[in-house]
Amino acid sequence: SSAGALAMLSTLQGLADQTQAAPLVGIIMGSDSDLPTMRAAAEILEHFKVPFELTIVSAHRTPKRMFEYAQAASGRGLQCIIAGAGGAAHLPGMVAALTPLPVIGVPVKSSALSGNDSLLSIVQMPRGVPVATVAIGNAANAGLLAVRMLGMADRKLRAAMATFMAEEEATVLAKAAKLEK
Ligand code: RP5
Repeated sequence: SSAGALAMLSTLQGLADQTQAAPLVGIIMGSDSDLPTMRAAAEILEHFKVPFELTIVSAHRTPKRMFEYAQAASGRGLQCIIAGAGGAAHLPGMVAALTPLPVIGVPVKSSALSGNDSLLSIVQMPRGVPVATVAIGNAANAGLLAVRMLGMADRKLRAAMATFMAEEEATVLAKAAKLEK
């Protein structure tokens, strides 16, 4: 429900505010209906203690807001934008056209075409305006990619990513050991 989504939005904004530092990553999405998908990106940034902000910006329903958000992002200190949208998913590409920051696009799974429409709308950018596109619905990978980008200039964050990877590896190896005969 929309009320449920808005409650989730304020919970996630609470998470975003907890860090109190100026946000380095902006998570935006076309609709509150994208939240159940996009929250995974917020959870990853929370895990790595990367300060972020999260809001709704729609390329089609709030074009002026999209323009202002994208144009101000770099000056406000954001270093990367994660943008999720579904269907005719123009938000990531339009934002990438308006900011020099790296934009990571998350194709949200749509009901009519299972997110294939979102994927192609986001990934098929013209030369000159790149959007780093993750798999359909995989907002966690968008968060992880943002952490890796910030890790280029942050040794501690890079070490935290290496730890995360080692933990993932240990989890899989433990499952394998349980499964094997
Ligand atoms: C897109 O249209 C949004 O990103 C969302 O994925 C999709 C449907 O939006 P709602 O009609 O649920 O608001 O703009």
